[in-house]
Amino acid sequence: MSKNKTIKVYDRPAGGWGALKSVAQQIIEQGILGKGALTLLSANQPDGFDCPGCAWPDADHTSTFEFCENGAKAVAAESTARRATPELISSLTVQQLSEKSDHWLEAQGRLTQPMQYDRASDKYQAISWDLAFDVIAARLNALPTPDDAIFYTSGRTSNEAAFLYQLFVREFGTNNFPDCSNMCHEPSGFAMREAIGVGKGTVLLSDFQQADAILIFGQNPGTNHPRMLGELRSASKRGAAIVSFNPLRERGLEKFQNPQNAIDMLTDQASTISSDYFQLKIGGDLAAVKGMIKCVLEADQQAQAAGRQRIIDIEFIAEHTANFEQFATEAMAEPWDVIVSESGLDKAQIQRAADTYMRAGKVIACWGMGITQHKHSVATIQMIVNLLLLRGNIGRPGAGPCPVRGHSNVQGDRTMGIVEKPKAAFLERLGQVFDFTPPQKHGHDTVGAISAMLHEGGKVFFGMGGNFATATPDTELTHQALKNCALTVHVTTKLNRSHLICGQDAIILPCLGRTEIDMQESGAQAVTVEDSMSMVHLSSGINPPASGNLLSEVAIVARLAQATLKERSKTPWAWLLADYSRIRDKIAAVFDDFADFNERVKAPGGFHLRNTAAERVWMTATGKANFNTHAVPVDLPIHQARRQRQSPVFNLATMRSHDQYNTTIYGMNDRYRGVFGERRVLFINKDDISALGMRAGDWVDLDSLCEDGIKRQVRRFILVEYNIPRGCLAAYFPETNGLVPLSSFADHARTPTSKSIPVVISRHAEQAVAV
Ligand SMILES: Nc1nc2c(c(=O)[nH]1)N[C@H]1C(S)=C(S)[C@@H](COP(=O)(O)OP(=O)(O)OC[C@H]3O[C@@H](n4cnc5c(=O)[nH]c(N)nc54)[C@H](O)[C@@H]3O)O[C@H]1N2
Ligand SMILES: Nc1nc2c(c(=O)[nH]1)N[C@H]1C(S)=C(S)[C@@H](COP(=O)(O)OP(=O)(O)OC[C@H]3O[C@@H](n4cnc5c(=O)[nH]c(N)nc54)[C@H](O)[C@@H]3O)O[C@H]1N2
Ligand SMILES: [Mo]
Repeated sequence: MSKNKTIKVYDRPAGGWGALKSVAQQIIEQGILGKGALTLLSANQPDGFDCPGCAWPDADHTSTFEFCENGAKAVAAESTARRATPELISSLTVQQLSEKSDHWLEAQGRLTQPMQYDRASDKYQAISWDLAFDVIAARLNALPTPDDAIFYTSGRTSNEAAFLYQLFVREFGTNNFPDCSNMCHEPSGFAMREAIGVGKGTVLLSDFQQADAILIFGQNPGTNHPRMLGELRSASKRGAAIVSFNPLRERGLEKFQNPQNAIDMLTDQASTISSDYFQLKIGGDLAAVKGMIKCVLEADQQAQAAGRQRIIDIEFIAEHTANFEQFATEAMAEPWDVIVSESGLDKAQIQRAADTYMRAGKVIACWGMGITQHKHSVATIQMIVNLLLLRGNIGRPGAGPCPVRGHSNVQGDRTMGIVEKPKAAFLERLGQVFDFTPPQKHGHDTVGAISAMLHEGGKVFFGMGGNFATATPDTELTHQALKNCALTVHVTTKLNRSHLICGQDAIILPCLGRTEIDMQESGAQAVTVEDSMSMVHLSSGINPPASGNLLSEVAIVARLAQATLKERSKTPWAWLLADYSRIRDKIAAVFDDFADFNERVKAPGGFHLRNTAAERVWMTATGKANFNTHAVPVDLPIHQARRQRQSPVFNLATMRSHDQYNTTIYGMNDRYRGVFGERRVLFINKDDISALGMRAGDWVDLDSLCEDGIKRQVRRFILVEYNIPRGCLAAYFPETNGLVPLSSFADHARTPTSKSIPVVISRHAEQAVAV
């Protein structure tokens, strides 16, 4: 290995001085010493902007800045002093730009000018906004049907922009709304809507202060939701049990030093986070939770037989739930050997987890991508909900389900109508308020959109933020799909790979970021966002725009709508754009939950959207909270692949490193996992390394196995010995996205199965050269 690449055990707590140092480095790299510091201090304050880092709520909007490494890096990256000017971009061909790394593309800084791709010179050239809108409008209007246009959204888009965007797209005539959520928490929404009638978590931050136990499934908050560690730390300090379920030993789930707490920092003290840690197999959560449920039911039978107080909440079950008898009978019949072999935990461990659950009066269950990116994600989430229902752990203080969302407004975008399968009642209301007939036909999600672009050419792809070409599965096929388009358009702050995978024609539209002042006719505008706990609040930028020629996302939508729809639309686009509070009034007219929006959002910290399940009002088909029966799956793609092969087949989870934000790579380190200077790493159990006849530090290639028979390979990954169960592997996304088959996704919710990819390992052929 070269000198700047090191792999070592990280034995420090998460957070601490390391976090401060890492942020300082980022500030220096972005050239914003001084300016950046001011920006950072304005995040999450009543008159500041909402942190673009993640969807974790703010402890108290009126408190001083809550330090978070993740948020600080995201803000520093957006307020960078660097500029990707038209001169720079058009000095290179798209071919030359494609040869640069993702990190290089990002490091060129903020885009300043709309650009159009010129196929003859293979270069992007600057164009005016008016011309850009005319070109897009002409292409859209030339499509045989509006359903040939695809409108992607990434979850940073504000409520106001998202609302206008879905309105424009529906007036144009389609429900094709693939969304980053399709790769993220879609199964959470689907599973919970069926089970408890709302697709969102029911808990608030205050519940974390009351819970007796917090279960954390498949989440790495130390890296991805650092502010959550503050909540966990205080819960742990007051004696709440924190139980982690994760195949990998994650430092951020073990120990945390709060960079905001002077005593922690000066005395170099750290708090223990998890009181118990279960390293189950990848995809083993359903089995583990079902095992816990069995233990609870057994304990309840014993208590009943002995005339003691019942373990399950029998009144809650009788009054509020459906299907309990059938569910309990099926759960009791699930054999222990299946539970043990599929979870990778032994019976004593599962009993211990269940005992903690039973001892706790109030329980919160959190989960992240380790749960949602499998074929059986919906079933797993419903099993977690079943566990909560058994002891009435939904709809009372200190208890409930808590899917921890990613992008800072991914939940709000969905609330605003970015949905490919809209409800008829919503469409009817939208049509009444804006005097048009919205399309009824369901549209494409992310996987559906890629297939459609792949198999039928000539479409228009429009991306509102995000990095579709890189975040999606099956990289090669997805790139082909985008190249098949007549036009690809990206609204973006910075250059990324998606802009280089051009359709016949391609346009880049540079927009304001959330940290920047958004000046319209009536003055500076604020936007709103909804966090992971359904709090809606204001966000106003404070920095001058990165360039005088940027438009806000709201302006881009409004002007594109005018250019495309012309007299066809009765919506007063320019009038709405002039003052965003007018957009909020329209939102209130379409969604009852937003009544009096402009007034309510003025309260410090904003307002909470109604959550019926939290009130024990069940908007389900049965009118009750439903217990859902699911057998432990034993015929998943990994089982099938293992049956067909003699050689070892591994289950690969693709996840985030510490120095990345999804497809944005800030740096090459993954501090808490002890990896420095390298991203092409494969975390593997040491006994698996020796069984393969290899050594840590060897370079390998990975092939994924899929019944479609397509060869999918990624090359040159270094073996890193890690505390992970045998047969399981982990590596970073997006380097491994080429292994995720487009045809492999979650039942019902269609999230690509990027946390459970069957793969085989082979020695990398050019090892000598690589090392
Ligand atoms: N710094 C930073 N912050 C971010 C992001 C980022 O990229 N960088 N992304 C944002 C977004 S969009 C999202 S969705 C969130 C994502 O945040 P997380 O949900 O934390 O996402 P991941 O890092 O993909 O994976 C989380 C964990 O799942 C575990 N895991 C893998 N397979 C399994 C399994 O089968 N069972 C269990 N129990 N665990 C498993 C992995 O070991 C890992 O610890 O973070 C948001 N915040
Ligand atoms: N293999 C694998 N694949 C995954 C995942 C995984 O765990 N494993 N995770 C999935 C998940 S959870 C998600 S959410 C998706 C993420 O998918 P996306 O949301 O599509 O991807 P991001 O990398 O978050 O998008 C980053 C880009 O957004 C743009 N951007 C940043 N700020 C703004 C802004 O304010 N406005 C606009 N218009 N653009 C902006 C910049 O161009 C930046 O390059 O990836 C998914 N893909
Ligand atoms: Mo996400």
